[in-house]
Amino acid sequence: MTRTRIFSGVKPTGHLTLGNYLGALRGWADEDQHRADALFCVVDLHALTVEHDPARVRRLSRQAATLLLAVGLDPRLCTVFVQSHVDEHTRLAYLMECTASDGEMRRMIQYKEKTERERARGGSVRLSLLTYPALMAADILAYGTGEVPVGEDQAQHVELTRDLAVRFNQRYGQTFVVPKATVPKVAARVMDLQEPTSKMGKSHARTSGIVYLLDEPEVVRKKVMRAVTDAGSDVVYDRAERPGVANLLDILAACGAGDPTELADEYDSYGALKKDTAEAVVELLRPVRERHAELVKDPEYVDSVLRDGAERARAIARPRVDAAYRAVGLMPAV
Ligand code: AQP
Repeated sequence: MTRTRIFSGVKPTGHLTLGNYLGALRGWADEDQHRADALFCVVDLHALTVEHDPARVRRLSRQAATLLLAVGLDPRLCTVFVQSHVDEHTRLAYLMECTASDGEMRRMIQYKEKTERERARGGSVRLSLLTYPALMAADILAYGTGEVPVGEDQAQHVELTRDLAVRFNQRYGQTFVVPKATVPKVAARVMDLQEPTSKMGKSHARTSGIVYLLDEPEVVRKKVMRAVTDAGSDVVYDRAERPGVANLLDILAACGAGDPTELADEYDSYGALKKDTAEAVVELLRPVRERHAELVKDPEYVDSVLRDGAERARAIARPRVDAAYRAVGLMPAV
């Protein structure tokens, strides 16, 4: 029996956060790489969709790749690589742009949100911000992916990928597996500690509400202890009415301490909840920071993992992308 193929990625637009870890990376390392034929990728081309500093993207790409290994991805079990090292992604992205419609791209929530953010900063909106879901569809479909483990914010893009796969198959013949998103049960959407109605996002300008994976324990404690809570003082789990407290309960639950609603009954003050959440996060991130510190001392090892990973990824993607080129009517090179 063939194993399920899994693909997912992380964008080097900032330092990776607790949201990235709980919503995606932890599941990749603890479960996905063990149960499936999995590929995990630093999707660096996606980092070029907004204004960027080349040196920073290069630095963050290396850091993200190192963190993928630090959270426990094991190159003997899965494939870890950098998107721009495998040309098949951009080759297929163009066919996806020729399959998608302008209207469906403009409906993407991230496009709308990030367009507003770019305009508010006085910057111009890059065309690639509109078309990047086509590249993301290519990332996924090139590998015959069955499952895409992501946080809740990416579920809409995976839905679009499904639509494009179905449309392509109907028009040109069976070429792609139709993938589905898998979202973690707890902490699928970790919220910003200072703005608990917004997602904790790594590229947000205000950093006090964001826990980064490489934050020192004292910094983590400070950020969690200063988290915005809600009016009132009793601890109840209500995401709509008490988003700040619900976010802390979600984080504590995701750190392994149970169910957020049941946890709420154990606390009668915000202070105690914050203290326990801070300690739980510090302990959760401790091994990741320690392993990262070891790995940065061995850049050749990280390079060799990425080199092997890209080679493996290329070998998987190329035949399917070639088949897609033939299916749409492009003349094969002789
Ligand atoms: N706050 C979050 N809660 C749960 N999951 C999250 N993810 C991101 N933020 C949260 C998941 O992490 C994976 C990698 O995310 P990404 O690098 O593709 O970027 P993103 O989804 O756009 O998240 P960011 O961190 O907010 O980046 P920016 O600010 O650059 O847009 C994905 O599976 C994502 O769902």
